Amino acid sequence: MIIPETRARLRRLRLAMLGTAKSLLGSLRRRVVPSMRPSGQRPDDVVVLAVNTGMADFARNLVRNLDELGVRSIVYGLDRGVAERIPGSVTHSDVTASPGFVEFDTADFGALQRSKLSAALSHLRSGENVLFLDADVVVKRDPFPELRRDVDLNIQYGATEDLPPTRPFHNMCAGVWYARSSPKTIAFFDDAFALMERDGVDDQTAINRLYWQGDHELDIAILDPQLFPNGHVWTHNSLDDWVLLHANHVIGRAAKIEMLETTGLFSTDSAATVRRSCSGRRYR
Ligand SMILES: [Mn+2]
Repeated sequence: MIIPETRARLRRLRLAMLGTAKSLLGSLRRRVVPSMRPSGQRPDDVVVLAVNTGMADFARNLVRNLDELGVRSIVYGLDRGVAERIPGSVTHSDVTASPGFVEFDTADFGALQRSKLSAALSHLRSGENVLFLDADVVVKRDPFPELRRDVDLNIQYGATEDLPPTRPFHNMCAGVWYARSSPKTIAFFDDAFALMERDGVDDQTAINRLYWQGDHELDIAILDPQLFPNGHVWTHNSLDDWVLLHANHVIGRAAKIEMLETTGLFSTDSAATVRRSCSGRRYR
């Protein structure tokens, strides 16, 4: 006769083995199934992610999305904890940020935004075109064929009005953009960085303010909001044929996870890890 305690232990063991087998199968499948088509990414295009530990789980998921599409990305780890949370992916570690989840509009948020921008700038300066992606993004298909290469900057629509115009708008989102490397774009982002330091504003405020001040003549294309929806556009429309979703306009990790999970592209093992690390703390 098996006593209940032993039975419970056996059950836990069986579940643990099942979990291991599932995750092994998952990683095998990810390695075996190559991307069907080559990506539109060119040799001088880099995808830049800059994350701290608070967003490492999101970034790990995003890197996996990109890998599956054959898109190469570079992850900047902004604190010491990131590298071990995204095994094999963090190629640059620059310890500048605090490790926790950084709430929007806090002092730490400003420092984090500057670190992100300086990572992107270093690539623009070395002649590479930068597709910058926030970590709270999932990618469904190759973004490169949708980017305009005849303008200086492609940038995500950041506002909350439904189905907005696709011309430059007062609210451009600094979380998703593609800049061609040129003296013009380098000068623009250099000035944005200086403005962030001087006035303590975030990258989004700096970019929008600079553009509307008119000191820089930059050709800007707003990414089609139905293809590159922000969190608001996503919530207020039912989109089928989209490329990339940015879970902004929702605050806190749990809300972002909830939004990204609706796409089926935010893997449940990442979600479970993020949830675990949230437990016991309050997030808005
Ligand atoms: Mn974001």
